[in-house]
Amino acid sequence: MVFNKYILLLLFILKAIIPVFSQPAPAAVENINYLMTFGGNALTSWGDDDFCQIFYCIIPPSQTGPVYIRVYDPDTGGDLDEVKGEFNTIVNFSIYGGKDCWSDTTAQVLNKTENFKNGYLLASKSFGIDPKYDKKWYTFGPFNPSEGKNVGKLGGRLLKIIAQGISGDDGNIYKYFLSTSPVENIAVEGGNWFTYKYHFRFSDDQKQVCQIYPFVDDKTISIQVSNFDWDNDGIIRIFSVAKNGILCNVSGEDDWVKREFPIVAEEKNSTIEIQFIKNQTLLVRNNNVVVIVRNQYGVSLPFYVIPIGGVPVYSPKIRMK
Ligand SMILES: [Ca+2]
Ligand SMILES: [Ca+2]
Ligand SMILES: [Ca+2]
Ligand SMILES: [Ca+2]
Repeated sequence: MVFNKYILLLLFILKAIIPVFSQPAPAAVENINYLMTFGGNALTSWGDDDFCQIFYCIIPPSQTGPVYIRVYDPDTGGDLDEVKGEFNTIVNFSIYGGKDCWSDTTAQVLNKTENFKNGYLLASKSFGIDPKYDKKWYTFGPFNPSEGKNVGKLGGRLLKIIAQGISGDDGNIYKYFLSTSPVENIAVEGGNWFTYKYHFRFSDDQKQVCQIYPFVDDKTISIQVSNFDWDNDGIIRIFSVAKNGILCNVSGEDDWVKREFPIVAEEKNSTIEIQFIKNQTLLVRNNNVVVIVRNQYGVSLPFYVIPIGGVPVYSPKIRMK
């Protein structure tokens, strides 16, 4: 099976190369097509537990010119989006900068208070049904990188974008791109995105496998992986330098399920891969899922769309220790 090995090696190299040239969220390496946010009056059984998604983009110091945050299919209507009855959903996108848009405690206060809107509001726009933006990009900006919060340890300045379902009961499907151009997607070299709570739409294609990448810091001794409304759509596995596809518990309808995993010394300051493998026998369509990874203090770990240090590679030597 030399051929298969060669293909795998090639895929691995491609995985390592692609992120450098692309700044969409979700990123190509994740193999997730879209993010999702439901209207404020939706049923959580459709897959969104809180009708709010918060992402941060990282603008590296090398980027001194303006940046744009572009949203694909920001409307809820027409193609891509998930209708219940008729489309009647309004989703607001708002962008924040300034010193308060992120803090070390951001992950802890998420969704518990209104603090998630901290920061200086730079732009905001609400979308309903709008053929003008159906399967098209809407551009926020320009933003001067100096408007972002400077966080050295995260490698640059941060801007925050919140997608919040205001009203209605349909699902808004969309994605982001951090661009240097207002009219096309031109990557900010070295840029990245992260979130503490990932709301996404899983592929309908049973051949697809997708993965997300929480970063484990040096204070973490265990992680708790929680998933919501997975609808028993196949299996979830955990990979790292020390974990070779350990099975995670999976959630059913409108349900949170969690499982704890110990973190060994070699996994500190490294990326973990959570892999989602679709149900091979039963086709689950329009599967919306929410995932959180917490450390032993209950603090949410960031998922970077471009994994820090690259995709983790399991090392049997570490496992054996
Ligand atoms: Ca509706
Ligand atoms: Ca649409
Ligand atoms: Ca949409
Ligand atoms: Ca679901």
